[in-house]
Amino acid sequence: LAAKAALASIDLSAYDPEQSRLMDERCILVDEQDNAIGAMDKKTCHLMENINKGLLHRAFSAFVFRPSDGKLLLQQRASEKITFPDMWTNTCCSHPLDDFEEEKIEQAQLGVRSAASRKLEHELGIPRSQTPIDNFQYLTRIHYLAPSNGIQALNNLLVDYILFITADVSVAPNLNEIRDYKYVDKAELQAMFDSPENSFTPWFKLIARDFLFGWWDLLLERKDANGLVSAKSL
Ligand code: DMA
Repeated sequence: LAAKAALASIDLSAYDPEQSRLMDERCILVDEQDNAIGAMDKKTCHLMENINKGLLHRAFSAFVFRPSDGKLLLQQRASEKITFPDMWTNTCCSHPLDDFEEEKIEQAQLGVRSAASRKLEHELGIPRSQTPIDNFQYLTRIHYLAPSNGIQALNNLLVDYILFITADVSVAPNLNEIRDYKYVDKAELQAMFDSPENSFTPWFKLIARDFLFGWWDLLLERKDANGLVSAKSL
């Protein structure tokens, strides 16, 4: 009954139909230690009243680096996104789904790696063959609440797996997901942060503040004649 009341409390019919449909995807619910404890549709997972009850779900943040120059691929979220529209963020973020057996595998973070490869294709049109799941380097998991500026009631309480991959990719954006993308080096990213006309997702700001630049330096140090070596060497 509580779940039903929560669902009734927010109406997505005024939003983009494709994005509203994607709210039915089933996320993996986890406890504070990231043990899977069930599944729930994305909309219910993101409702504030459920978040207040401590309803966490599993997510990932993927960062794609270009081997030739070590630049990071950023995306700007589409205006159609129900949460965090129009904001710049890391290459791709989403959730491993309970709907797919392979995305539930916890061993060696196979589930989130597989979800990352799937969503890089869905959002940026990057063929899955260009992001083999073994090539993702898992760095850490972070736990946080990201209040949305889209629908106030839709927020994110997550255990977020941070994944790096060094890969030459071809991008063909899904315009329902992203409105723009660009490659940046560290100075270019800092200039974007310093410019008031850009807005950024809260998780990207947090990861950039606490982790990104240090890891990026490590990655840039590991080069050979072909450019950056695999992020797996971090
Ligand atoms: C959610 O990303 C994941 C994190 C780490 C905040 P998202 O809103 O882009 O996912 P989706 O579009 O799949 O709902």
